[in-house]
Amino acid sequence: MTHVKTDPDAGEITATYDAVIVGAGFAGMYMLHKLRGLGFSARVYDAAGGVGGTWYWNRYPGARCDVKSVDYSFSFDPELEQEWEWSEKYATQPEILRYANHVADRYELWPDMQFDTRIESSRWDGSRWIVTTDQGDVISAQHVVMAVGTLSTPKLPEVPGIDTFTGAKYQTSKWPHEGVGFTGQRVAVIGTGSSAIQSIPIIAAQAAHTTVFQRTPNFSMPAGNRPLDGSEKEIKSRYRDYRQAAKESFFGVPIAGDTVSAFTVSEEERNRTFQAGWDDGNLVGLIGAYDDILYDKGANDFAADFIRNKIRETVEDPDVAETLCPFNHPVGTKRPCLDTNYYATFNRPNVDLVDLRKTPITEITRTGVRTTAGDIDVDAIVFATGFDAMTGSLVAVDVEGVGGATLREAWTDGPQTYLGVAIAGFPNFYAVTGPQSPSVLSNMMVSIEQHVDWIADAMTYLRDHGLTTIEATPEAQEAWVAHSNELAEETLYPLANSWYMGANVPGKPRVFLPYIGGCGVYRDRCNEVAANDYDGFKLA
Ligand code: N01
Repeated sequence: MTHVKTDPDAGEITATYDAVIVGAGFAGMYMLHKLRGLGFSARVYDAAGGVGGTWYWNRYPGARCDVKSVDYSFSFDPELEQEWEWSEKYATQPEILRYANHVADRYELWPDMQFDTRIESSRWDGSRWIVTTDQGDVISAQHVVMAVGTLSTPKLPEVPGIDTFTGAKYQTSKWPHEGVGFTGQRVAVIGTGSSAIQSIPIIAAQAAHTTVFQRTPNFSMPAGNRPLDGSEKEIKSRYRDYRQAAKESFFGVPIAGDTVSAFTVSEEERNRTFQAGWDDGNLVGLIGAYDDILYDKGANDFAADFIRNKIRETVEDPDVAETLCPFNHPVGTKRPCLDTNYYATFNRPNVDLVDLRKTPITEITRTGVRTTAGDIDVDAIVFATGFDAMTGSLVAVDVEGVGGATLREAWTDGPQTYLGVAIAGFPNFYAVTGPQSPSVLSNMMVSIEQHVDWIADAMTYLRDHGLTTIEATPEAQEAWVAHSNELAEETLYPLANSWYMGANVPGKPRVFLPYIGGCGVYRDRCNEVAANDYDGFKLA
């Protein structure tokens, strides 16, 4: 650590590292481990009180991953993957958080991580980044790695009066660490995305009465969660091949998607295939069943009808069932959900569904939720209203690149990246699973490891070649953004008002945020760029 005053604006430099890593989730932890192993100095900063990122904050009842535990885990160390035992097909939030802490313990990451510390700004001084924190740190770093997560800037609904409510207010994404008891209470849940769909059945089983406020019904499938048996543990005996298949796959999970059109088979066969996907309880069982489900509205309708019929079979009140049936977006174009008893929860006598398309919320009052149909008084409100996804946490930091240009301004019309990891005008600055990378369309662990490895390789390349900076060229960036947008335009994704499109945040430019080319193809492209001496980058 040095104490040299080099930046008159930020103050005295309190520490100097090769890399500042922002975020102590899985991306930040692996980045730290990787860089230390390569002989780089690095420090992780996180506003949270511990490791885990998403899994530190999202402690709502029912929170668990919806990618299988054996897939949703690190692959970089065969010993780690052999020694860790997952107890369920889809691990719960507490178990995933234990895993994150185990990783921090096992690789002795703690001394190089600083918690309860928010990164406020990062300014390029011409040769290094000057990074400041809300704890008074002023750090000089050659590289900044933004491992800030993709769904980490929570948002509340744009309705007046939230502060006036005198009952208890909770956000799924900032859930109290000590837990919440709803016994005997009247509870409102606003939102019907993944967080709500996981938590509603558990809240409803506990509360005296639960009212669900739904603006857009979602497609959800049963998770089929269960304790892990021998068949899942068997994967460990062939983990290397299994991991390789995941890396080469489209979604980062080694599930063989079909390569034929949904129109080439009979209705009976299609429904058998959909039923098998439904029974298997995985996110891509239906949308990956045929190669045109995400590309052709007619093919998509087959899958959508299949799910709508399941909802109608499950929900006893036909009006409630119809309200729960999504019609305004193709299946898969808003993030699909996996649930445990979600639709059946609406058969409970103590659960009501309010259709906000018919009777919108006008305000939150002192005593509850007011819609155009009247007041619903409650003791507690759960806001499951989502995030400023993919870009929110990147632009939350005041980032100033070459010539004082800010990231916020550079992205006024939507994010611009090269390969989703680098940004023209921001040298030595990396976004792990950033916009225009597969990111949220993939198993995040696979995408995190790939980005971390790629960034570490780039830093090593610079060091080995006596270079100090790597910066995406505007031309390469423009071409990548155009390519990413073109691929998205071929799909049905732009038809939905989803957070994938930035549509859930008023004023956010409407662009498709992740890269839809698939994990394997994307990995090959990144490797090719590196193999060609970082084609599309300016090295100095
Ligand atoms: O958030 P969301 P989430 N009035 O944005 C509604 C991941 N995740 O926290 O659709 C009324 O999906 C909004 O309505 P609409 C996963 O990638 C994974 O649930 O905008 N309602 C929507 O129903 C997921 O996609 C797991 O019309 C309002 C809901 O709030 C992502 O995180 C678990 C409203 C927000 O849903 C985000 O999920 C949980 C308003 N003013 C999350 N504003 C796993 O299982 C918003 N809504 C791994």
